[in-house]
Amino acid sequence: MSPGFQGRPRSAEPALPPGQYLTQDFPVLSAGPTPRVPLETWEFVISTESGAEFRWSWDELMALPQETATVDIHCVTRWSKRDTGWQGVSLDTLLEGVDTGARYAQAHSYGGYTTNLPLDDLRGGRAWIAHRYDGGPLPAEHGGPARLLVPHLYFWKSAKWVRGIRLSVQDQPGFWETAGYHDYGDPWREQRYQGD
Ligand SMILES: Nc1nc2c(c(=O)[nH]1)N[C@H]1C(S)=C(S)[C@@H](COP(=O)(O)O)O[C@H]1N2
Ligand SMILES: [Mo]
Repeated sequence: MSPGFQGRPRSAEPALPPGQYLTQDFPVLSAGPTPRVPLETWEFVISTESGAEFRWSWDELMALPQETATVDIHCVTRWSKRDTGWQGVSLDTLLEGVDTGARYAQAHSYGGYTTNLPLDDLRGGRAWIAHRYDGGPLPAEHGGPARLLVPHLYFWKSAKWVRGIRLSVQDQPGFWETAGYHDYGDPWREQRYQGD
């Protein structure tokens, strides 16, 4: 820091994205009823722009390398939660054998929810199919058996009860994006709504 710099006082607490406040509890935000998906029939599918499909059963997902992630999450309704602890499979692992030239991804969920993001944002150790939270199985109301976890974007991008990801050449807005929320949703640039 340069001498004479008049910044904010140094504090132990790192900054939050603009317009967010901290919460200690874990609010549940669901646009519809909580689907109950038995593990015996649960599956996760990545489909590509050429129609190829890559499927994992629950047991197959569990057999993949598992990662832990401790991350801050930011909901567009302005709550943020620090240091949430997850376990799951990195999208890097799932995308390894997937041959695609697509630039866009649309996550879709049991129950019908959808959300879109650039495929690049699922890469680079920044996105997981998470199935454990805080040391236990992911509770159904928070997206169990498994949810997408993309903490660097507003939390509506982290589709609960995720069932698959469609890769496509063209961007396809999802549930909230179609309703006026931002296409990308970077909390640090406060991209809440279209036009932000
Ligand atoms: N399938 C599905 N996923 C979803 C939602 C939803 O309504 N349905 N809500 C989103 C929103 S707006 C937020 S803030 C988070 C909330 O996750 P939580 O209920 O675990 O806090 O899930 C996101 N993923
Ligand atoms: Mo949200």
